Amino acid sequence: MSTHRPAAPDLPAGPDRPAALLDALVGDLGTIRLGFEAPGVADARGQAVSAGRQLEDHLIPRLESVDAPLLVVVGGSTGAGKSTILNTLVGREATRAGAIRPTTRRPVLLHHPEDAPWFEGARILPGLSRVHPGGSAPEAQAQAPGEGDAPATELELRGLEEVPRGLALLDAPDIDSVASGNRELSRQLLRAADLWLFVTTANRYADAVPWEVLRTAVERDATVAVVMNRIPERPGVPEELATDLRAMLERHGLDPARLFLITESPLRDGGLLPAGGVEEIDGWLRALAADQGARGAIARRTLAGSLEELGGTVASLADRVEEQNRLRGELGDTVDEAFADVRERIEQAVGDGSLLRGEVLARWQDVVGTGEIVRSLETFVGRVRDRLGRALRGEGRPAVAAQDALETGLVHVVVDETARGAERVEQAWRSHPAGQGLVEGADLARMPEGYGQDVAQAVRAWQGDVLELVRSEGADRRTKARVLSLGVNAVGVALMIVVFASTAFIPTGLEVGTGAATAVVGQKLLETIFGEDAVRRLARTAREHLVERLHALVEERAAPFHERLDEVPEGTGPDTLREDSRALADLASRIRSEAAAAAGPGGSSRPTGSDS
Ligand SMILES: Nc1nc2c(ncn2[C@@H]2O[C@H](COP(=O)(O)OP(=O)(O)OP(=O)(O)O)[C@@H](O)[C@H]2O)c(=O)[nH]1
Ligand SMILES: [Mg+2]
Repeated sequence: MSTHRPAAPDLPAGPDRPAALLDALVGDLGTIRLGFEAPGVADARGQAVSAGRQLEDHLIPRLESVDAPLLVVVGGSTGAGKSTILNTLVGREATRAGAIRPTTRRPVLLHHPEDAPWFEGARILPGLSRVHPGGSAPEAQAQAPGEGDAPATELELRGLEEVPRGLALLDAPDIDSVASGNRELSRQLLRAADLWLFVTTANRYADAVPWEVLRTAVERDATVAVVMNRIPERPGVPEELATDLRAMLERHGLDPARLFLITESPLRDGGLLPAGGVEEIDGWLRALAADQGARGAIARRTLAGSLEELGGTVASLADRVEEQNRLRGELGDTVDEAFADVRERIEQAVGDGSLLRGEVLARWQDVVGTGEIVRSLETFVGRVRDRLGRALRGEGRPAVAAQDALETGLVHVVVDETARGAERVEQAWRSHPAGQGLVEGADLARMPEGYGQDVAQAVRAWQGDVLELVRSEGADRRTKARVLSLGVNAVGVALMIVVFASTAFIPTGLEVGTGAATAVVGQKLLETIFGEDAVRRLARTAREHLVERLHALVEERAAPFHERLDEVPEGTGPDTLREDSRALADLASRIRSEAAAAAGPGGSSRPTGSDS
């Protein structure tokens, strides 16, 4: 390696750098959060990561210094002879070639010694730590090349006088490797390339994988030169294969900058091909290295194409993010709907008289006296009042027992309905692709400890409200005397009974069953004390208080679901991404017109030479 070290290239700095937009995009992509599962979301996550990587590996550094050496990535099928071709180009074993697949795991970058400053730092491919021949960062030694599935994390740099200044050659791992890490890394490296030198063989060129990878070059309009290696040395065969390969390239929309054919021949010492085999490639690369305009044109074309493609990716990510918001809304709606239903059921149970049964009825009848069904309610009410007067003097125990019975019944309804509501939400989430992951191991429908007691407390608090209502309604002297003669507790229970019967009886007053009769008794009783209008108003107020207190408790059971949703972060919004996408398209077209201007009138962005 040369000892001559030029100063590191000057890079523009600060927020006005042309790449500031791309820096921001790296941030936006990095904070895309696709937390809800849906078909294709896993792919989208991968796209966001590789887009961010492509920006840092290639697009930002290229935009910042369009004249930096051209990065030629040698990629292609496993064992196609990529390393062998590179070694032959530089005339020595600069990168390991071998019979064992895969041979190249750690990428090797060959550059002219004077171009070293462009590659030594983290300007391009910042995720790969730099090592020099023989060296290896300590943390990477555990993962010896040739072992395991994880991609290499290092880039080996070699400064060689044989590499022309102005371009660097990167030996990449195999795109169709048995090692998944290799497959990933080779694609990452090709995404970072200004120019692809794509190597396949006479045997392998029709395989699916190379074409799948080449398609990505077409999508970003990257300049590709194709090498077909190991062509049988028989008359007519190279021409025949070349024709077939050209037709395939054309079918795939790929117009290669060059097509190089290398015939099979015995290797020289050191595993090199006969020098003549790579002469054409060598000549082409040297001409390119010497032609700054042509290099700039290739760099700009790949840059513009990649930015355009990236704009499309970012737009589709915006759609994805929007879909995420929709999924979040859907899951939230499921919760809201289920618990609205819970509230409705509770309200219904509170008002339809269904609580006025069994124990409640028995205790209420203790208050008003069982006895004969009354023909004259007036008489009956009169008798009840007498009785209540006595009951009050007996400390109103039947009234308290009736309140307790109501409390028990109501608590039961609330606990039951909320439990069922929570289970319905859990079920619905479990059968929703995006909800599944949220309920996994979370037990969101679990009844919180002490929930029943909380409900009981709320009901008691409401009973306190009702007694307070009765007290304040009976504030004037005449009413006060009546309330006191009956007992606040007894009058309060009567009002509660009216509340629980309200929708069933008050509007029509016609449904008369056992429960109804007793409720009517309560109502008549209250009417004789407060008057009809006041009773209606009191019942409505009491009912509102109850519903309000119960709703708060129902909401409590919905909270774990909403909290679980809130735990899924939102990340970058779709609008930001759409703006980014537009900015990328603008930038791409600016670079394209720059490239056209640089190429001059009638100029093409094509490198020198032709492939005929
Ligand atoms: N005889 C002969 N052998 C070749 C030729 N090209 C490659 N080979 C051999 O094929 C094997 C694979 O070559 P490599 O250069 O390691 O291939 P590669 O594409 O770099 O392989 P990976 O890095 O594993 O993807 C080696 O043993 C080479 O010596 C050729 O033209 N003739
Ligand atoms: Mg190799």
